[in-house]
Amino acid sequence: MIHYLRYAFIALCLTTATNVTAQTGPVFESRITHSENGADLPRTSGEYDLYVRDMGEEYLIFSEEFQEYAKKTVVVVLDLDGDGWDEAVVSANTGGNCCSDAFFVVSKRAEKFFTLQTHEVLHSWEPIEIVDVGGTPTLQVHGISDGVGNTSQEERLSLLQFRNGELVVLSSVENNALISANIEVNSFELDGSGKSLSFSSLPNETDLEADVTLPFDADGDQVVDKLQCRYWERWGAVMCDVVSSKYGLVKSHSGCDRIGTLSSSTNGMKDLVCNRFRTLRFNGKTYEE
Ligand SMILES: [Ca+2]
Ligand SMILES: [Ca+2]
Repeated sequence: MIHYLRYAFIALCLTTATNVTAQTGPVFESRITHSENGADLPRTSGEYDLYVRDMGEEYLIFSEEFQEYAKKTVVVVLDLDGDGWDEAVVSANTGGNCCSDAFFVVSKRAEKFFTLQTHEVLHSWEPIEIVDVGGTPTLQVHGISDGVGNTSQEERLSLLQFRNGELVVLSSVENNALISANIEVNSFELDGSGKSLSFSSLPNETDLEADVTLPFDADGDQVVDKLQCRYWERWGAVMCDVVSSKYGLVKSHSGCDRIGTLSSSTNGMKDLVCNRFRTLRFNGKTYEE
């Protein structure tokens, strides 16, 4: 599989409007539109909406689901199905940091006939990629479960092609790899424990009651220390601190679906693993990535 296109979201997000010109067929544009008195136009989100110009006319691309997303950004313009008309791959975001992007494919099927399609696997915190599968441009999406109250650790890689006007899933597979921990706490173990604390923002209190406490020697002095963890409902995550016999309370401000202890050490304290692969290290004061 050869990556021949990789699109940087950030550059597109920094522009006030995206206008990607197709070599053939329709021209897609994401922009903010208001009426002359500043009111929202019918069927728009009030922010970035998607328009297409084709054969001298301009159309708003609309569905009730699509309208829910505040910001639509054209990330790829490419003839996905080889019919001579370019499709647009559009990312859609509700705004804020609550949710990953959803991706839609907009396609001209006939004169004055455009479709807007998505799929349940077309959600990601990362940019969508176009890869070559058997000579056909193929959408590759790396989806990671997260969000309010979500304790799933599922990580999924999906391949989709656009054929005969419809999205077809070639494969959608889970990641079964993770860094092995010595001991670990998972957010799904604490969800619904009845002891959960709800935080709308990062908790600052140092004396919050721990939902779970596990013994281990964090600082290597042969005196037992504690990994103490609380459930963070906002993200369906756990937050853990280490109570060290040498350094006292060492806090970590990372919310993770899984936190474990590793055999490696930094600055005299055992490293922690967050989720599958992120390593949290002791900086002399707190744990940070
Ligand atoms: Ca096409
Ligand atoms: Ca110790």
